[in-house]
Amino acid sequence: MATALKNLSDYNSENLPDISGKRFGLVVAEWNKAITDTLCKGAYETLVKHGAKPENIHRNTVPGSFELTLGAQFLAQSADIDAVICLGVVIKGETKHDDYICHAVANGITNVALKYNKPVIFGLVTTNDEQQAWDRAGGKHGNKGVEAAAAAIQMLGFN
Ligand code: DLZ
Repeated sequence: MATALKNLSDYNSENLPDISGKRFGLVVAEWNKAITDTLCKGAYETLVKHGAKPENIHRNTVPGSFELTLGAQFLAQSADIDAVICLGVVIKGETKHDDYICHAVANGITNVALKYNKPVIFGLVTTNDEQQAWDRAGGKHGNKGVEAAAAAIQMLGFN
């Protein structure tokens, strides 16, 4: 398994672009809120650590991960936002709801990124249980919010 070997918070911090003037939109799902808040904290701190101004980081919440796509679109369509980071936690249940949500979000935010030509980052933690989610939100596998913010920064430096 990939994450058994990888701390999600590890990223190459060399040659990152100057993001001091960039504006970020965080879209955070409220399902599993304690965990998504931790992802959001990781993303926020990573952006600030690399030079983003706190006043240029806008946090918006959506009810659940399924709504991340539309939340991302609302932000991406604004000329005031340079990159969008979607954060959610989908935990497997007795039914296939998790499959439907995860596929919809993956396809949805890909489409938003392509439509608006902006980084729209997939910061969705998809796990079998809550412990695995915590392991990826400040636990033994790092914090996927950090990884998502690093991906946004790297994409802003794409050339
Ligand atoms: C309905 C639902 C379920 C069962 N599980 C999750 C979950 O694990 N994580 C999550 O972010 N959202 C979940 N939701 C809510 C859906 O994402 C969505 O908000 C509702 O279906 C309303 O469209």
